[in-house]
Amino acid sequence: MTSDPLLALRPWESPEVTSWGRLPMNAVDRRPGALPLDGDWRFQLLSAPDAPVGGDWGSSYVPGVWTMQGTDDLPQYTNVRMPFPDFPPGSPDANPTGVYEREVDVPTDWAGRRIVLQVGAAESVLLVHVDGKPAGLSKDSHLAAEFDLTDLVRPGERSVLRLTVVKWSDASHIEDQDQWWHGGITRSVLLYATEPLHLADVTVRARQNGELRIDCQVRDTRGALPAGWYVSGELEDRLLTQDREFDRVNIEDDRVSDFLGEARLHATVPEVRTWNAETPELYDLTVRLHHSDGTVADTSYHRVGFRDVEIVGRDLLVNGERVYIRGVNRHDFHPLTGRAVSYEDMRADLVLLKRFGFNAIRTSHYPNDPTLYDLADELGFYVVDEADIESHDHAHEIADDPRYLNAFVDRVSRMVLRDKNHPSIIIWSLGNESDYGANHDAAAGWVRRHDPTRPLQYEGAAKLDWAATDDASDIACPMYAPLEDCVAHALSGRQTKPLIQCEYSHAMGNSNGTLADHWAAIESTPGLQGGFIWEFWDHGILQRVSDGRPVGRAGAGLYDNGVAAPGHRWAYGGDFGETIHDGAFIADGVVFPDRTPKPSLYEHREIAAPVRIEAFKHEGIVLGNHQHFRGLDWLSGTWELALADGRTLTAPAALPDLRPGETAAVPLPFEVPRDGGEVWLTLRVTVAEEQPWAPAGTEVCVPQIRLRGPAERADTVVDRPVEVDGEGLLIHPLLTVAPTLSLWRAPTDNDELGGMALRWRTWGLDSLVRKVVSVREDGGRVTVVAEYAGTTGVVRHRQVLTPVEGGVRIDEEAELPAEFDDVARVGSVFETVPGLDLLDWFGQGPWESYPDRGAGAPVGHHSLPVDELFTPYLRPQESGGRHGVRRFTLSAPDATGLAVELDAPRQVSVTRHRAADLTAVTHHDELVPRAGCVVHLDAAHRGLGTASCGPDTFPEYRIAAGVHHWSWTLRVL
Ligand code: IPT
Repeated sequence: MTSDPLLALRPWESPEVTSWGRLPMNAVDRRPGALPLDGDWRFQLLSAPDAPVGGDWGSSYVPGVWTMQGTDDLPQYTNVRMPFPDFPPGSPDANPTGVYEREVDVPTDWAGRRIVLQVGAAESVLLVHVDGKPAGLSKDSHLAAEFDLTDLVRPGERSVLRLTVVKWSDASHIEDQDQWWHGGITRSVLLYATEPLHLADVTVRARQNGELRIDCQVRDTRGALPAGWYVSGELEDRLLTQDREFDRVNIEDDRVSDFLGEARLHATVPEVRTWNAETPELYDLTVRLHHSDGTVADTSYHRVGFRDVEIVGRDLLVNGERVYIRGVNRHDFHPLTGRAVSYEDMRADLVLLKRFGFNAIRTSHYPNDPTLYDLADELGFYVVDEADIESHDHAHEIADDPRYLNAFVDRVSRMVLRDKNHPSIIIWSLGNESDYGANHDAAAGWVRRHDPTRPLQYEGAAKLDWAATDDASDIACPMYAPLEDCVAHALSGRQTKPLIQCEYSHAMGNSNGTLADHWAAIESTPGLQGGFIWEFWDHGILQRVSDGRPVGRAGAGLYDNGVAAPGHRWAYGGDFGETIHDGAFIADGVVFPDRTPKPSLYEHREIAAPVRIEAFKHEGIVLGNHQHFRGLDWLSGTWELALADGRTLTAPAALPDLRPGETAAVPLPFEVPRDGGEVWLTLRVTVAEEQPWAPAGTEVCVPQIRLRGPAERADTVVDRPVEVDGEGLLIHPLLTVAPTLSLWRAPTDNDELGGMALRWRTWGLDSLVRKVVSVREDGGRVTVVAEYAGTTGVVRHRQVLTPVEGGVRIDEEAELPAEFDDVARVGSVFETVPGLDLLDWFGQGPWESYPDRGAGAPVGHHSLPVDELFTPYLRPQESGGRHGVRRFTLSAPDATGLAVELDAPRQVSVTRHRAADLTAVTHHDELVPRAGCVVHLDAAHRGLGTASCGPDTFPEYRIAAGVHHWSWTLRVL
C-alpha cells in the first residue's frame, strides 16, 4: 500500500475518477505574465504507476512524448483493437509511467496572488505533486488541466514540480482513436498568477446582426466577493469612442451572490463585418474585471466573430447561407514529435488546407490545442469540434456503462466550456466510433442546455436512422456512405436534417477516386451539403533504418518532398516491432508525413474552385462565382489556349464583377484556329491581393473547357519491314523490353483492402505466361497472335505492327474471357534504354491522374523529368499515372529519344519501376530505380476508388471482360 493518496485511489483503473483538485474549465484567455515551463525536464520511466521512483534520472523534452525520445517504450499503431487484452476499465500491469520533474522559481511579486498550474495535455492519466505533496489528478489526454497551487508554493521560493503520466488506464478504452499510441505530455505547461478576485469564465455571443452579449462569471478565492466590483468591455477602440450605443457598454444586469458574481455586457455593433470562412472578420475584445475603485483585477482577451449558425429544414446555414462543407479530418501529428505540434505546424497545416480549397475541419477525434481554433477563426474554417471519446474496441459495452458516465459528460462539457467563444466552431461532436448509449445522451443534454447556439452531431447516433429527430445528432453525419445512398436519402422525401458525411473519400495510398463525382452529386442534390475527407495526414514517423528508432526532434531536414533521407523511412504500423498493429492503415492522408501535398489535393482544389467556366457560348466564355460570400476581386486570371500543334497561347483575363452565384459571359481573347486538332482553353486563376494564407500569385484553380475536338489521326504506311524476334516481339533500338500485354498493376491500398488484388492474384494476372500462337508477315506488316495464360483463364492478344513514316504503328486487340471481369488495366508495357529522362506529353497534367481522379489535372502540354513523375506513397503501389494522354516523347538531353502517339486519350505511366518491383517491397526506401523507363499505356485503366475504407470506384471506371482495342505509333525522335 502506498501512502500517496493519488496513487492509493488507483485512478488508472477507476473510470468514475476523472479528476481531483482540478479547476473548472473556462474560456478566460489571459495572455501576459505566465511563466512557461516547456523545455527539458528530469525524467524517468517506471514499469508501472506504483513502482518506486528511483534516483536514476534522464531527461525528456516537454511538450513531447517519451515514445519518441529514446526510451524503450516505442510508438505502437492500432486502429480499432486495443493494444492490450484487459477489458474496460482494466489496464495491463506492465504500464509505462513517466515521471517528469523540475524546479520552479515562483516569482516574488506573485505574493498574495492565486497561482495556477496549467498542463496543456498529458496522456492518459496525469498526477501532480508539488514538493512531494499531492496537488491534483486529471484525465482526458487532449484538454488542459489547471490546478490551484496557491497553498502549495511560496512566492520567492523554489518548488519541485512533479508530473506523473500513466500511459494505460481506464481512459485508454475511451481514447481508442485510430492513431499511434504514445505516452507523455503533448502540449505546453505553464504557471500563471491572478488576483484572488478573478474572472472565472467569459462567454461571448456575437450574432450576424451585430448583437454582442458577454456573460462573465466572477469569483474570489478568498471567499465572498468584495463589494463594488464591476466588469467592462472594449471592442476595438474605434467602436468604443465612436458608437454611442456601444459607449453604454457596462454592467447592465449584474446578479451578485456572495460567492458567484455574474455580469452581462451588451452592445450592438452597427454595420458589423460578419465572420464566415471566406472573409473571417474578427474584432478584438478585451473584458476587464474591476475593483470598486476602477483598478483592473483581471483581463481576458478575445477575438470575436459575428455570425449565426442554424439548421433550417435540412440545411445547415451560416449567416443564412447554405454553405458547402469542404472538410478534412485532422489529427495532431508530427513525424518528429509524434503528437506535439507547434503554432507554426498548426498554421502551416491550415494555410495548406486553405490553398487547396478546404473550408472546414473536423478535429478528429479530440479537442485540439486552443491555438488551432484561434487560427481557424483567423484564417477562416468551419470547425466541428470533437470530444475526446472513442471506445471503438469496446464501444457497445462502454456507451451504457454507468462507470463511464462521468467521463463522457466531463469530456464533452469541458470541451464546450473551453471552446465556446470561437466563431469557427459551428458544430459540437460527441466523439467518434463509440456506439450509442445513455452516456451520449447525458453529454448531449448538457451541451444543448449550455450552448443552444450550435448544432450537435454524433455519427454513432445518426447512423441508426439518418432521419431520426429524437437522437443525439442534429446532423446526419455518416462515414463512407455510398454516394447513391446519400442521393437516395436526399430524394426520398424523408430527410429531416442536413446530410454532411463526417468521413468520406479515404485517402490511403493512391486514392480519392470519384471525389469529383461526389461533388457533382452534392452540388446538384438539395439536402447534400458536403463532408470531411479522411484524412489530412499520412502519420509516418521518421525512423532510422539502422536501429529502427524514431529519429525524434533532431530529424529536421532529414526529408524532402514527401521522401525520407537515405537511411531513413516513414514508419507505419509494425515498424517498431509491435506484434499487435494495423500496418499502413495509418498512412491515409492527403499529405505525406512532411506535409507535401499528394496529387489528390489538386483534385480537391479544382472541385472547390471559387470561379468556374460554365460554358462556351456564342457570346463568349461564361464564368460563374461559386463562393458563398465573396466577389471575384481578390482573384486574377490568365487565359491559356493549348493547341494540338504544341503551342500554348496566353492572354490576361479580366474577371467580371460577380456576386456569389452569379454568372457572366466574357469575350474569348483568342482567334481559335479553324483546324489543326484539339483546342483547350484554361483559366489559370491566382490570388490577386495577398491573403493571410497565400501571397499574391498563388494558384487557386485552373478551370478548363474544350473548344474543339481532335482531328483524324493520319499515318502514311511505308514500304519497310518491321523487325520482330522469334517470339513475335518487336525489335527496336530504343527498347530493352518489347511491348507486351499487361493486365496488372501494383495493387493500391484500395485494391488490396477492397479484395480486388486477391482476385487478380488468384486469376494469375500478376504472372501471365505469354505463348506466341502465330507470326504472320504481310509485306512489311507483321501480325503477332499470342495467348497470355493466367491460372483461371487465357487472354488472346493480337498485335499488328505496321511500318509507317518515322516508325511503327501498333494496333492491338485483347480478348478477355468472362472470368477476367474487372481487371486492373488492359494495355501495353515496354521498357526503354537508359538516358531518356524527360517526359513531354499532351494530356492531363502535370499532376498524377487516373480515370476517376483527373479533375485537377487540365489537358495541356506538360513536361517533367521521369524521376519526378512517380508519387512516393509510403507503401509502394501503382503510382505516377497520367490520364488522358494523347501523345508523348521521352528524350535525352540532346533531344534524341522516342515519340508515341495514341489513337485516343489514354492512361500512361512512365516510371523507374516495374509493377513487380513495387509489390516486392513494403517501404519506399527499399525501391531501387531502374536506369531505363518502364512505360505503360493502357486501353483501359481501373479507377482508384476508396475501397480501403468505403466505396469502391463506380462501375463506369471498371474494366469489363470482352474485346479491347487500342493503337499507337512509336517513332524515333
Ligand atoms: C473510421 C474512423 O472514424 C477513423 O478514425 C479511421 O479509422 C477511419 O475510419 C479509417 O481510416 S472507422 C472505420 C472502421 C469505418
